[in-house]
Amino acid sequence: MTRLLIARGHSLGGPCVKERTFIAVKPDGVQRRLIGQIIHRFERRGFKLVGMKLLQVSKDLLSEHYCQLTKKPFYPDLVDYMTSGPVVAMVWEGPDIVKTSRMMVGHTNPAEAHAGTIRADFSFHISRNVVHASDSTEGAQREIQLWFDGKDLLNWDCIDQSVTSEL
Ligand code: IDP
Ligand code: MG
Repeated sequence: MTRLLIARGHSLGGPCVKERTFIAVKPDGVQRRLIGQIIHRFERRGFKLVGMKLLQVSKDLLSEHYCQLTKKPFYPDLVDYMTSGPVVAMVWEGPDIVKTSRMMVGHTNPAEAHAGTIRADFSFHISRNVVHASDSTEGAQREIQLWFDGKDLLNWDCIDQSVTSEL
């Protein structure tokens, strides 16, 4: 069983929750050799990597992952895109990471994403937006369980943990 809420603390900004979220470098990001730059965004923010794998996604996994989108007109193209090559699937951990990582990733449509977000910096079209991030804590829990065995997620102490947050 994946633990989502790992610890709670309080800061001047209000309560903060240490969470896990699911991040994936999509096939266009892998083909364009952006894996390192995307991982770097999360590392330099101070988040902790707890699981990672490179895989060819099956249509079955994808249809579960995007179960809310199967009726959308773009869904067949989305399946072709997401199964066109390898994906890097990751689980990252940190305070309020679900919300923060969505801000780091940016708007679904890169043309509307703010400069400095991953999608704005590396892409320009909604059909090839380089990266996935879970959109809610419930979604993160569902996606982590879908993509990873609990045993493949590591609980480990990062040496700067007490410097970067009070959790
Ligand atoms: P999100 O990735 O920002 O959470 P969702 O609405 O969950 O956005 O859509 C999932 C993915 O489906 C998007 O990241 C994008 O790859 C694709 N997608 C969404 N809307 C469109 C569209 O209008 N045209 C083509 N692809 C789309
Ligand atoms: Mg989504």
